[in-house]
Amino acid sequence: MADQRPTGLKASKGIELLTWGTPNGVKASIILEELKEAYGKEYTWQAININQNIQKEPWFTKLGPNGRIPVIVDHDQGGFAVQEGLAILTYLTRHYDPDHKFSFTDRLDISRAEQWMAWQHGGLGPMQGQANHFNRFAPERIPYGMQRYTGETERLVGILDNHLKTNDYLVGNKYSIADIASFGWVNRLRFSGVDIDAFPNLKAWWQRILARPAVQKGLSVPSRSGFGNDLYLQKLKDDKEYAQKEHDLKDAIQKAKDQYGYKYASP
Ligand SMILES: N[C@@H](CCC(=O)N[C@@H](CS)C(=O)NCC(=O)O)C(=O)O
Repeated sequence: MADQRPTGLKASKGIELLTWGTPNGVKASIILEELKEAYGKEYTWQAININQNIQKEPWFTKLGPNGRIPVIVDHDQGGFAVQEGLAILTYLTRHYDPDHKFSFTDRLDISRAEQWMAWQHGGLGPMQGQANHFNRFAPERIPYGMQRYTGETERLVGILDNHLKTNDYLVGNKYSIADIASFGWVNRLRFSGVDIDAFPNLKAWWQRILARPAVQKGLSVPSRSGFGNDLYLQKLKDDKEYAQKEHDLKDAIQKAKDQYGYKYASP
């Protein structure tokens, strides 16, 4: 299924998800799997391979003008389309979480959840995304960019770790869309050059969420990425050549930090 190149919508009722297995993509597939498990709410999905730039095609940008995944279309609301993770998480719970299993009724908790989701959109996602870019995808290795964005990612996850010292979840001690928003990024920390073992409260939160059956299913839409913290570690064990490359990258990030006198500080 993931091999077929989508050229338009395929469903005519319910929610249709257009996505790829990335930290932002899994926000949508995880909440949809949670709603499916909690309420029997079915959905359909199509794989948008972002390496083939399907997300820039006119049929897609008519639905998600930013040309990025994930996007959902609610065929039961006249084909209403929603882009951006925060907007998708709040739209889906507002319409399809009547018992507030993953959302809140208390106005202050609603605000708390919005604050953590806004923090993810403005902070963790963009900074960790740039860390990946400068560490792995930039055509040349630029030490300043590597240490700047890896360091900023560490600063941000330090904030989560500190908040989770006294809370099992980000808001109201209850698993919610606030947690789902950041989970996909935390799930890739090792790949981004950040040692999750140095953040024990965050690591426990990550494991707690990872253990949920709906999260496991959501991570497999459209297919499970090998870059999650668990599979990444496994690959280091199984593939010596990959392990050596990753070791060299870690060294390069450390050298970049040393070159600019980086010291971990959070907040
Ligand atoms: N703020 C957006 C970010 C969406 C985003 O950056 N998606 C990435 C994948 S994680 C994407 O579609 N990249 C492909 C591209 O940039 O063309 C959200 O949270 O949904």
